[in-house]
Amino acid sequence: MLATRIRRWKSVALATTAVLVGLTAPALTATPAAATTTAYDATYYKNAVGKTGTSLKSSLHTIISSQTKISYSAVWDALKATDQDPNNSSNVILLYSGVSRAKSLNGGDVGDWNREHTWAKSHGDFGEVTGPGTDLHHLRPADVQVNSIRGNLDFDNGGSAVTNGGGSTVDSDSFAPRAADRGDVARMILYMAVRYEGDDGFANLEPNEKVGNGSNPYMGKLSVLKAWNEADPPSAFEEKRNQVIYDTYQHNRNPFIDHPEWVEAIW
Ligand SMILES: [Ca+2]
Ligand SMILES: [Ca+2]
Ligand SMILES: [Ca+2]
Repeated sequence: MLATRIRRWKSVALATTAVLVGLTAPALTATPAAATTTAYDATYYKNAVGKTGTSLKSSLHTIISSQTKISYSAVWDALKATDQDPNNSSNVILLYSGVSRAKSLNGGDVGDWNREHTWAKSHGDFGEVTGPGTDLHHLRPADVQVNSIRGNLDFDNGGSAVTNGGGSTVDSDSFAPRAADRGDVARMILYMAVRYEGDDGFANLEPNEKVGNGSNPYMGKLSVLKAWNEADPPSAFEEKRNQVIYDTYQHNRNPFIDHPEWVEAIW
């Protein structure tokens, strides 16, 4: 109830600000993600459309929890499909660096790509058993060395350039992907927060405002993730991988790729 009141107040305040700003500066550079409509609104999302806050989060949790789960060994081949380079069907595009690399170079050696848990598996300690540790909506191919540098760090702006990281940056307590992957990361993290609510034998995963979350089931920083969601809207690549996961593997969707404005509607 309190959250609802705050949100309403904030909406009014934002609307007022927009009007005042509009008088002097008609060209706004940053606007919140616009409400979107998708082919799934009348079917898949019908019990969620029109809701906000905890009511929206709860409805989405129910919707996306109906899914097929795959084993960790099956993740290799799945990623070769979900993250295929649109310009080279023999390659995958690596998260964080943006590098296109041969699908056949999956493994653990320098120069290989491996299975990055965007929601670090130590945050909530879900490991690699079937469940959050094998959920394709947050698993991405990544360069072995870049993945190692990311480790289990929380996400935040700042730091120095990651070697061969494509513009990603890192410091002692946080990691930032290259700009083109920031929205993807935000939407993956927030998917995990909605999908895993502690009712299926795994920890209740939630975003917070901290870095250095360690093994706690939290991932920061929420305010930065929200800004990244706005700055890097869903791309055709991201939408296609959501569709492949839905059609072929898990039969559930990441709601924040379909409706990026639902990030602000919940948080
Ligand atoms: Ca930091
Ligand atoms: Ca992107
Ligand atoms: Ca949760």
